Amino acid sequence: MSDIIFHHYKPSPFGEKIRSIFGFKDVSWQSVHIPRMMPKPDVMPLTGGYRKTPIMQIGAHIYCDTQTIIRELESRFPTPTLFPGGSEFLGWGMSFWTDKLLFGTSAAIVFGTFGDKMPEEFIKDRAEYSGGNINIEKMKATLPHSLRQMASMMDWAEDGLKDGRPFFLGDNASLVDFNFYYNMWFAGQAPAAKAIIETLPNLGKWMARIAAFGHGTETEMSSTDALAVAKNDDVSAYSGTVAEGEGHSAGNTVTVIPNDSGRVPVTGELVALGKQEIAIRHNNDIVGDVIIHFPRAGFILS
Ligand SMILES: N[C@@H](CCC(=O)N[C@@H](CS)C(=O)NCC(=O)O)C(=O)O
Repeated sequence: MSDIIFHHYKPSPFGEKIRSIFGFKDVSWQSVHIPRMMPKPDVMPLTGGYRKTPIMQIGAHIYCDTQTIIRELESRFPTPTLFPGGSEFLGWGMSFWTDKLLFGTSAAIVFGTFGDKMPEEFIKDRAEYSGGNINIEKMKATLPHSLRQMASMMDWAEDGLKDGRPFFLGDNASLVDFNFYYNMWFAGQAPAAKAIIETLPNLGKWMARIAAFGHGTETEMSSTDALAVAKNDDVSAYSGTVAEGEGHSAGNTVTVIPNDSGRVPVTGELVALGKQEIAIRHNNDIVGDVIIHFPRAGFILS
């Protein structure tokens, strides 16, 4: 049985980002389907309150945010690399465009197209989640503008593939491809966005190439089994390195919160702090101790 437990739901765009990376790296993983809105009673004991999708679990270690998940996957499955030719800066840096601005446009297209058919409680959940930024009437009214914005950005991609290269950086796929792909996968569910993709032959062929990586080997796991895995893994002695000079020490009680949406604070004891990672030990009656890993960029530690 694979150690990798992935908590997601099938329509999750950030879930698709990781699933396609599982395919690229040929990873075997346990698949736990979680609710797409709150409440998430079998997720909260693992994340201490962090509510975004997806999360990855390895024993009692919980990886929040695709940034942390990708870093862990790259370290465990270095071949094939997501960073060919030393493209780390480009891959990570670009993800702040694809995951925020571009994803905002993808979401505006999906909500503007399908908003009327979405259940009211889902809209309410996402309005709370986004701090009030989901307004279906507005997204419907601005749909032509959102599509125009997307078309322009898709054209950058079309242009970037015009010399016949299979992937954006050349012969090998990289994080740059997976960052852009899940947005096309998500926005492309709207017929008007799909119609734009169909006018862009290089982009269409590139999408098929990424889709052909598949999702690795997925085995279903129940959420209660995932909780049991965390409970049975003793991480009471786990300690990482806490960088000096920031006024934080190992063992301090700290709070971690995303700086954009889903702003639920998670509290625990600091166990690791570095340029790219915050890790805390969190304890609750259901699973005991868990070590929750967050990225540094995009998160506030206090
Ligand atoms: N920065 C996060 C963004 C994740 C994200 O926005 N996920 C969306 C769904 S794909 C979400 O959490 N929606 C609310 C929910 O699932 O409860 C990451 O990279 O993992």
